[in-house]
Amino acid sequence: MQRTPGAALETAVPMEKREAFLAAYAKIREEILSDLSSGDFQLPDNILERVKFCLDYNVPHGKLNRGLAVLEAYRAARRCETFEALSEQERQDALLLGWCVEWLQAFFLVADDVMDGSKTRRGRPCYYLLDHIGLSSVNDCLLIEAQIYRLLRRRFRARESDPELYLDLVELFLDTTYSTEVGQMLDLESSTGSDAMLEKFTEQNLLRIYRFKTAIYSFYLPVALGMRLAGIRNSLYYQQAKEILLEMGAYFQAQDDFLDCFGDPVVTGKVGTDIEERKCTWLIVEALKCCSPAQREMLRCSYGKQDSDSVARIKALYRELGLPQRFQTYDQESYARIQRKLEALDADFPVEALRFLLQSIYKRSK
Ligand code: DMA
Ligand code: MG
Ligand code: MG
Ligand code: MG
Repeated sequence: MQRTPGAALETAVPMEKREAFLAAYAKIREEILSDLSSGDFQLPDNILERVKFCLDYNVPHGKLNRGLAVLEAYRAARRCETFEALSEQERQDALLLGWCVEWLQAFFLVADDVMDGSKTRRGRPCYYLLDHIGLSSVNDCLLIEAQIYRLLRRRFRARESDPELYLDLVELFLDTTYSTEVGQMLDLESSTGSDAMLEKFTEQNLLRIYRFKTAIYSFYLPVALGMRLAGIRNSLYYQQAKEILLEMGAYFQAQDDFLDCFGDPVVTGKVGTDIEERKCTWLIVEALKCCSPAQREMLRCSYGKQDSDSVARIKALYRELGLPQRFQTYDQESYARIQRKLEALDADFPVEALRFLLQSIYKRSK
């Protein structure tokens, strides 16, 4: 299938679906605010306003693909033609879990922007750069994370129709968070070291970073949540899904790395910092595979430097090495390979959920 860049998202997610999902956000936010205004907390209005600001700034402005993937996975696992055909309770459960994934994403992104020294996110200044926020962003992102477990508890604890659901969901979130934090550690570790150390930028390291920092929370988690909510317990399905979803997640993060350097910040909503921050990325690993000794020396001297001349030299070398074209090939090959794997899945596997995710990332420009 041919697509124009940027068309991926719109094709995969009809606007009504996004809007229906967004409509559930305010209700979930109100649940958190009412929790903080009652019981032990009894917080005054000005503090509730602060919490509301933090959530509104960080949670609902992304592409929402992860949250929507939960709905899609649930619908597919329930073998329902449309999401609307599910009962009110079923839809509300799936919407809540979808938003919990977006809450998790907000938690990671607030922290990630601090660690990466980023300036913009989703077209606006990073949260930690706001005058009245600064270092309190550290606690704010922890609060966002903790709210996930308040929401899960209120909704799923001691559910008679599925008594083990609550613990399974909590463990999915906890395990995923741990893996992602390990991934962020690997990402940060690979970017430290003396100038001479280009040795860390190997394909093996890159794939390990991709798996842990991105693929598990962005791809495996939403599908696993949808499947578990639908009552699927057979671990074989989870293994099969995981194998493909981790591959999609790696493909997605390679795109993210490419867009960090060659994307349009107006479209991506963020200005890249990977070269300055010495990140282990698809581009640097690919460059090292095909550069001459002289070019390698240039990379060694200029990669990871903050000054704009060094960054410009690296970008020029990436172009000279034909990395944009190589990336296009990688994009097409990854899509085709994953597509083949989806086709090979058992007929009774909820494959639409995986297809939805693949369509939403192919040739993406944001
Ligand atoms: C994203 O890595 C990983 C997490 C856990 C947020 P990144 O720093 O490349 O993301 P971005 O390009 O969005 O800052
Ligand atoms: Mg980042
Ligand atoms: Mg990062
Ligand atoms: Mg990035």
